Amino acid sequence: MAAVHERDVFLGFDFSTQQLKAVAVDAELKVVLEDHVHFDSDLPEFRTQGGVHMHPDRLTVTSPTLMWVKALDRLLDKMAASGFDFSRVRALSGSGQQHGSVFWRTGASRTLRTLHSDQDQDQDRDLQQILQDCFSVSDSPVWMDSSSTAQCHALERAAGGALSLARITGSKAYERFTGNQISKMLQTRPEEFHQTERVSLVSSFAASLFLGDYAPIDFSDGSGMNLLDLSLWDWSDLCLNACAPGLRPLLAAPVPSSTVLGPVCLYFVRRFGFSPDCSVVAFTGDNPASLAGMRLQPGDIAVSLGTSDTVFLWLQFPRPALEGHVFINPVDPQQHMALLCFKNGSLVRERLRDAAPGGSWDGFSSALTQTPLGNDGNIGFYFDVVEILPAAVGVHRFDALDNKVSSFPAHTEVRALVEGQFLSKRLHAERLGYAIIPGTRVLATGGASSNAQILQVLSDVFNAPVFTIDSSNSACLGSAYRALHGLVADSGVSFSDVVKKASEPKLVATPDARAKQIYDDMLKRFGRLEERVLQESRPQD
Ligand code: XUL
Repeated sequence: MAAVHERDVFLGFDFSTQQLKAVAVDAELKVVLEDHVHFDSDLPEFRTQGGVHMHPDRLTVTSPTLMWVKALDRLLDKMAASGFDFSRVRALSGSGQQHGSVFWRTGASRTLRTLHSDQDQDQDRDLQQILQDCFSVSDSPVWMDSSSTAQCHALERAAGGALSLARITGSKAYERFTGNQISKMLQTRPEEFHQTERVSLVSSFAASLFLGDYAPIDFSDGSGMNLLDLSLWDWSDLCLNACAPGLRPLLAAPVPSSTVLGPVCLYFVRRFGFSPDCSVVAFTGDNPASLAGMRLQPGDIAVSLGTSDTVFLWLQFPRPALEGHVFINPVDPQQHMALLCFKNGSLVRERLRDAAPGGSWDGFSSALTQTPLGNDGNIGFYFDVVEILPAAVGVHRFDALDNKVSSFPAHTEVRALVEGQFLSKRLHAERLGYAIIPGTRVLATGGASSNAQILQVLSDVFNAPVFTIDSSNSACLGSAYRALHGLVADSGVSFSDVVKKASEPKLVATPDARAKQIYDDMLKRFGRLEERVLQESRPQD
């Protein structure tokens, strides 16, 4: 592979739920372009809300497949109009919302391959016109869909239980996971299903557009289907047969996420001025791409403190469990990553801020500084809405002797919330195989990551330094970095070497010397109390 030149540019796309974004970085990894197309407002003809159609059953959620195609037309036109020089793009990659599926109609591969034609006939036609008859299902199920419960039960039964399925595929059965969606398609719309020659994820579908051919699914996004055997890096026959017998040829073999799939097809060369040598690197899911964009390293944990809180883990020795998701790592297929989602994030922190002395973030922060590490043994669980991890609801407070109490003093309440939220993240991360190792960093992002006192508690609970990063564009940026890495991955260059030049995260907190002992002990109690809370939340017979 030839060296990277000064004028080279690397392009990353992200097909998220609400918009299509692009980021270009130069050889120094500086961002030279950001652009986007917003589905609801820029493509109103598709009548989406938040990029999706919610069906009357309120369980089925889809997006028009052609909307994504048209969004790509529109975005590339916008970039061209802004003077972006496509000829400098040495490689491109991208990401898509995870789990969503695209059903290509029999014969569509022939149409896709016309994008390689050197005849002029298609140059005046946009992608949407060329591909309009290519999909056997026009409304793609997306990750917000939760209509495949029956198929989930059937898959878990076939695998010998939820835990056995998790041990094969990294997750127990989830409605939004693609295998269950494919199974539902086969059962409820057999005619469309039988007209399908290929099933893509949103990521591999998008890569197919640039490639002018079906792009394979990558290991990392493929891990979000309940179909991939993570230990084999291949589809599990047991899961394939349980979801849809004969599915294997419709998926084709999955590939490492850094695979160069081929050059961009001639259509893009002629219409936008791409170089015919521009490489298309396998696309992946938005969460794996974010891990790349945040440049996680072995042992790191990224905590996104938003409306809901999300935790990304770099895992060396995964232990798939009944909670959370384990995926093959997008930057090193020998490694893994995990994803944990917690619904009760910022809204609860804001509710307690309003109740804190002074009703402000200052009051909230000073409550944290005025209370001791470990909160004198007081522990709280604050689930305003039914939590995912654990599946419990309500506010539960315990004193130092594990007695349930109905209230805490105002300052204690604030610390109980923040410590409890972080202890929970550590507990569930460790259950999936996460271990704090020398050099572990906690990378904090999202709204609450601007509060120094909250981050101090985070650092203490994890007994690791906390750094802040801006992750607002991490999936897109991660895709641009992965495009560059794809060019050198085969020669053994690691992803972390490739992204060395990107700006360093900022150190904002280091753990107190007493933290390890206090929180190692507290974590054990927290696990036991969480079990009690879970029991109490279970509906009584
Ligand atoms: C992850 C998930 C979402 C989507 C959002 O399992 O369903 O994060 O990837 O785009």
